[in-house]
Amino acid sequence: RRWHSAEAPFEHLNPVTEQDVQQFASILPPSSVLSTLPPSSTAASELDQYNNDWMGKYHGKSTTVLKPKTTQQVSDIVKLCWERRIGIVPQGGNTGLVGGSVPIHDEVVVNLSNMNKVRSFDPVSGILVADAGCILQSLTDYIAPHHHIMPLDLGAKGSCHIGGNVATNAGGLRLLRYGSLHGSVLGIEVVLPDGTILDQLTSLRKDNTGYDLKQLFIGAEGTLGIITGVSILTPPAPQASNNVILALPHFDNVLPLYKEVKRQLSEILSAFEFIDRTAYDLAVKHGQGRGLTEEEVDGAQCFVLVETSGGRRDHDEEKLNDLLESLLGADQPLITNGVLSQSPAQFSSLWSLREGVTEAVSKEGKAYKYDISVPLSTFKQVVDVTRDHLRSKGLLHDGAVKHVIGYGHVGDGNLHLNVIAEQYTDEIQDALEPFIYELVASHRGSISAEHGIGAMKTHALHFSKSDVSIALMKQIKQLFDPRGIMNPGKPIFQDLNGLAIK
Ligand code: FAD
Ligand code: 2HG
Ligand code: ZN
Repeated sequence: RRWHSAEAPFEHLNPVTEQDVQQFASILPPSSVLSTLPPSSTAASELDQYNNDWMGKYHGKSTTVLKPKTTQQVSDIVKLCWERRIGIVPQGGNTGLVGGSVPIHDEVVVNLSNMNKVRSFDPVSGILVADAGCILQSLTDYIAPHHHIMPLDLGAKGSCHIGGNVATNAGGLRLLRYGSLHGSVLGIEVVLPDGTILDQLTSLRKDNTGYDLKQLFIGAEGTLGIITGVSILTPPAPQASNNVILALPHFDNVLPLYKEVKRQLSEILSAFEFIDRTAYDLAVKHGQGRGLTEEEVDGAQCFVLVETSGGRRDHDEEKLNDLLESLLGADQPLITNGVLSQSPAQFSSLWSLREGVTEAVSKEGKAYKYDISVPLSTFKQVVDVTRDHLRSKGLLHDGAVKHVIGYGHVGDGNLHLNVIAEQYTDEIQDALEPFIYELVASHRGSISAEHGIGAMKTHALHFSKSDVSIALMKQIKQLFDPRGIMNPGKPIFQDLNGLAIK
């Protein structure tokens, strides 16, 4: 039997009691203990923002949210939870899209937003050491005067934390250029499930001294410990950045276009992002960026946003102009149009058309999000097959599913398949799963390219991971967290036989 997260075994965990709240209050100042239990007196509605996820799809029932300011406070809280066998959900900006950041039942939420200090920045090496609760955008702003940028960028940058980014191994819009966090994170500080502080906050570029333990926590989704500090390599800001949005008559042109763009732009190419027509129309409809004119989008089936980042503006602009000229002047053009940004405002506006799709989708309805890696050539097919499947089930109509869209990071082979419905319903859910997971598995793809497993896909892990891999993951979880308190039920089910509290 494969468990759904909501049915995951929780008998080994205790609920928070009034005595526990008293203990928490002896570790943290009163303003950092939000609880509906005495001696605290927080209104239940004040906990809503911590109990419910960004999409309004996952709902926890925690009575208590703790907001520590220091690593020592995190350690003291965790130690207490370890002794009392209380489940913990580490929480950053709560922008996760797989239900990993909110409780399944009544686990304590440890929210890191009060841990928001930069610890150090070395403008020579570009190494930044920061508390885990620093918001990504604030780190970008902090290092900007030193002409450095964060190696990652994503639509949630105004709310997500660097700790949450590391815990989810977030990908985003710069992965094509700067690679994944497995490469740029140099060190981390973590509070382990028994409260021990693991200090691996080195800022060394090279360190081959046995197992690279930090890698285990990158993408562990808060199941092995709470990340309290991050050391990360930030690249120098490019001297010049440009972007262009290209309108394509057919999806079939995306691959040849990607090949051609790579060939012509080579080292200055920094993003190659895909939006299908419906995703584009939704972004425009919901005010995400300034759309192109009717003529400019006429006949376009999809769009690609290309960004360049290089060392010399005139050189980069010349290359981009040459690219556009050659694409439009070809005998059988791959594009119908291309609009080059002419100002910083237009540069941001073109980006908004792509990074604003998630926001637009949330305004349009309730989204079922499938964040998959499949061969690039199948991106459109996967979206079409899913839409046809929903139609064949009689679910593609007003009142049920409104749109099926595809967008994402072509350069990384990562498609975001979003099914937008009026409401979340069991009928739609059952039509989509395991259908989509089987489809992904048939392409030997990944059921989660960048958002993680969370509470959403725990039961589906086997579509992307072998039994041997899952068994090893369980052993690792068991080694770090034998009491099963850290983000329980996600993203693997622990064998907790004999741990049930009588
Ligand atoms: P949360 O949502 O709070 O938590 C996410 C997971 O990490 C949970 O399992 C939580 O328990 C764990 N966690 C959080 N903080 C810690 C910590 N300090 N220690 C241990 N565990 C922790 N994701 C991408 O990969 N690429 C994108 O391009 C992208 N774009 C997005 C755009 C929008 C508009 C939105 C809403 C989301 C997007 N996401 C994207 C998903 C999400 O923003 C990322 O996964 C982000 O990294 C989560 O950070 P957070 O601080 O909000 O973490
Ligand atoms: C993006 O690339 C994010 O915009 C979010 O990863 C994708 O909302 C989504 O499905
Ligand atoms: Zn993405």
